[in-house]
Amino acid sequence: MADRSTRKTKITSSHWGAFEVDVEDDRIVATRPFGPDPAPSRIPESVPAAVHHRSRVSRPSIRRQWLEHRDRAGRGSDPFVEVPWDEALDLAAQEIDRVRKSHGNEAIYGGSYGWGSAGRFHHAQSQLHRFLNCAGGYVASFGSYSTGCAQAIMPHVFGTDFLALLYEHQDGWSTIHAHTETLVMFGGINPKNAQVSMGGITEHDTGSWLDRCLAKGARCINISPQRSDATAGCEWLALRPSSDTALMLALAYVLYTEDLADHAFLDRYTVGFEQFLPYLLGQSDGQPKTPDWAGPLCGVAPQAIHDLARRMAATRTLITVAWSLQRAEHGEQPYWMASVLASMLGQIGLPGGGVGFGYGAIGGVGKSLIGLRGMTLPQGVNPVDKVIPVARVADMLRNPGQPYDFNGRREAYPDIRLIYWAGGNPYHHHQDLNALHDAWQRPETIIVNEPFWTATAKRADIVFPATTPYEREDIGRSNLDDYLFHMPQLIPPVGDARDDYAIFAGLAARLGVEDAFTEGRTATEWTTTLYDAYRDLAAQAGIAVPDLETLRRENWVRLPIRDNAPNQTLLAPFRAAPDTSPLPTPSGRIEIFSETIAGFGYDDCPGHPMWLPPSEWLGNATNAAPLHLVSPQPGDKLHSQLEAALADVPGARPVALILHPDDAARRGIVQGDLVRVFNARGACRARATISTEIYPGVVALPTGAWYGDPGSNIDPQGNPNVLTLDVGTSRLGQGCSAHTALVDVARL
Ligand SMILES: Nc1nc2c(c(=O)[nH]1)N[C@H]1C(S)=C(S)[C@@H](COP(=O)(O)OP(=O)(O)OC[C@H]3O[C@@H](n4cnc5c(=O)[nH]c(N)nc54)[C@H](O)[C@@H]3O)O[C@H]1N2
Ligand SMILES: Nc1nc2c(c(=O)[nH]1)N[C@H]1C(S)=C(S)[C@@H](COP(=O)(O)OP(=O)(O)OC[C@H]3O[C@@H](n4cnc5c(=O)[nH]c(N)nc54)[C@H](O)[C@@H]3O)O[C@H]1N2
Ligand SMILES: [Mo]
Repeated sequence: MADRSTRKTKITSSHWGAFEVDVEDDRIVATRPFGPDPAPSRIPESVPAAVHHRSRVSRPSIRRQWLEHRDRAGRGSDPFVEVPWDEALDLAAQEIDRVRKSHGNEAIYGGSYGWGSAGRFHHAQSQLHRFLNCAGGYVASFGSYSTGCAQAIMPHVFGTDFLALLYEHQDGWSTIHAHTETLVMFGGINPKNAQVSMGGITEHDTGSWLDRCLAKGARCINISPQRSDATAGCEWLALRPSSDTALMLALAYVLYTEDLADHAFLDRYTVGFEQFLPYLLGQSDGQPKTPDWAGPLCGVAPQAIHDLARRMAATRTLITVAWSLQRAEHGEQPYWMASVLASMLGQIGLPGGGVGFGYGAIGGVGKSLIGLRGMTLPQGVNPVDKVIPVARVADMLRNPGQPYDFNGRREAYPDIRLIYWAGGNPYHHHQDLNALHDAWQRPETIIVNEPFWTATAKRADIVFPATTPYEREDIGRSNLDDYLFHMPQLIPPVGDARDDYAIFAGLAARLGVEDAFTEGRTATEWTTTLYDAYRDLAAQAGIAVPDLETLRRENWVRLPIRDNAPNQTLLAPFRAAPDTSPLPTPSGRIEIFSETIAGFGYDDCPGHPMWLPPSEWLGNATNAAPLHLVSPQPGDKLHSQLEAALADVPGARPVALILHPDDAARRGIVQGDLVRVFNARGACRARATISTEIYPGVVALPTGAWYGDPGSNIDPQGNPNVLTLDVGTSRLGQGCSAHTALVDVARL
């Protein structure tokens, strides 16, 4: 018999970078780094095992109790029945139709938050939103788990949309490298997280930029509960989680009382310092915000605060704030206070000075590129205007019709009867998962498109098997990257999986809106249409992009959009001409005091930044829950993706929990012990990793493990979200409070 084996190698792109893929006999067998990437991520190494994993959903599946009795009970524990595609699509379409006819489209939740992997066309969330818009609309969500709180507070402070500020206006790394003498990094800047960037990152360079800043003599100070939140050459100022605002206030106090504050800047470019000052000095509340006051709250020596404040005033200083700080109760405060502190230093608008956000969160932050947008699937118009803050999903399910506050508005939660999720894993990303599991029993029907039997898929009524990016053709491109990829279809769909597009086209046909959804195009025709429009847009900007046939052949190109003389500085135009280029705030200036926010009357987010401790932190730790849990991003993957493969590695699960030797010794825990991490909300297993590089009293458990089956009183793999607190950051931001959690740890 002839040898029919074929071997081919192609390059594809992903949220964690480009990589080479070897395919043999319709199987992905290996991956290798992409040549031009100076610091490739190792995340792709898990791709071959994950794509062909036994936990793939192979056929459309209906939960038996739902199929037979439309029964809600048993989500998560019931068996599934595999049915042919046509039958599953019929059932789902009939159910969507029933719900919209009997309860209106306001009863359908389609927020569907998540980082599903795709190129430009197959982006699952966009596909779902377009489909639901064609079918009469859905309740949507605002913001992200990443930056939801910042997206609400920062427009009040700088006027600008936070994401635009972040991605389009902040100082680039080249500016920082050229000008910054002191880099003060709240929450660090971690190349581990910068492995990832939404839509793709080809040249990973965050780590090398930090190293180059250090080599040039910049002092880089990592203010964080973990030393590993920044690279080796950085100094570490360890502090208790959620105490940053107190530290920033004490720095501000030193600047003011030692006459180091830039009053000319405050007068010309800000409003409200005079309302803030009585609070800083303690005239309004009897407590001056001195280093002696902040020191014990933060667990930092008061002298270190004095020294840092003087250093910041004497040098070109950039304050950077990790996104993690606003992923906690009162997360608005450190973001606002960092902006006030930078205003007092008077360096906002100077290159390499002022304030910046998330340089370690996303690899694309700080790259200096000429903006070139486009290639987004048009989502149409949503006839339903209900939008909830994304992290309030469980609250919404629990409290139909109940009022909630959000950024100055009071609204009522909709009464959700049907949830459709595609491209996200709420049983990875949401807080207090045991409570979500209960709230999740309320809707009548839950439909999920997923490649894998995740905890979310297992808790659905109808599961459609979705392809992964390796099973379909797409275009890889990110606004924050200067490469463009053809993402070839590398293998046929695994099992009976279909593209999200095909699934929604099938549902649209059954609901009578096929033409509106597909516009008569196949997936390939859509890709071509979006690509050609992008190419036209690029041509108008004077940038040559090859035609699709050429890109298919070449696999990738580097676009000539690198800014070769980068000098981008946040708020430089405002600094140069505050009267003719005012900020889009009510005052036209940086708002240290906000009349708008004060007018909301929120005690959890008053008119100027304040020290508002969260409901759980080391300052109010109890015997029952004496340790502060932080739950950072996993280094070996993106959230819960590729977990199928990683969980198979011997010894890899449960996930490693980092704890300090003192905390371990007190509990008789030694390196490698299996432990139980617990509080009143839940418990999970973890594997103890003992390290002096974490603040005593703090434990760190990365996110990403798949949440276990119901009925077990301990989550087996180590998902921190069984422990985290599900409250909004405040009535203003309503972001997620993932970093607010006290726990205890015991040997198992
Ligand atoms: N405790 C704690 N919790 C957190 C955080 C934290 O710091 N601490 N961080 C939060 C943050 S910032 C985020 S962004 C969230 C992330 O949470 P998510 O974005 O929900 O996590 P992912 O695991 O990326 O989920 C993506 C899902 O989409 C599926 N998928 C992949 N490709 C496709 C596709 O083509 N089609 C379909 N239909 N599905 C696909 C994957 O299998 C996966 O299940 O987690 C949040 N949760
Ligand atoms: N490899 C990998 N990279 C990723 C992701 C991934 O899943 N995997 N996810 C991506 C996504 S969606 C996002 S949103 C970003 C998130 O980016 P970030 O929000 O910057 O990252 P985190 O890992 O959540 O937190 C960073 C560190 O903040 C510290 N920290 C926690 N609480 C506090 C505090 O109160 N004060 C101070 N000073 N420090 C604190 C913790 O020690 C933690 O390690 O990462 C992205 N990058
Ligand atoms: Mo995120």
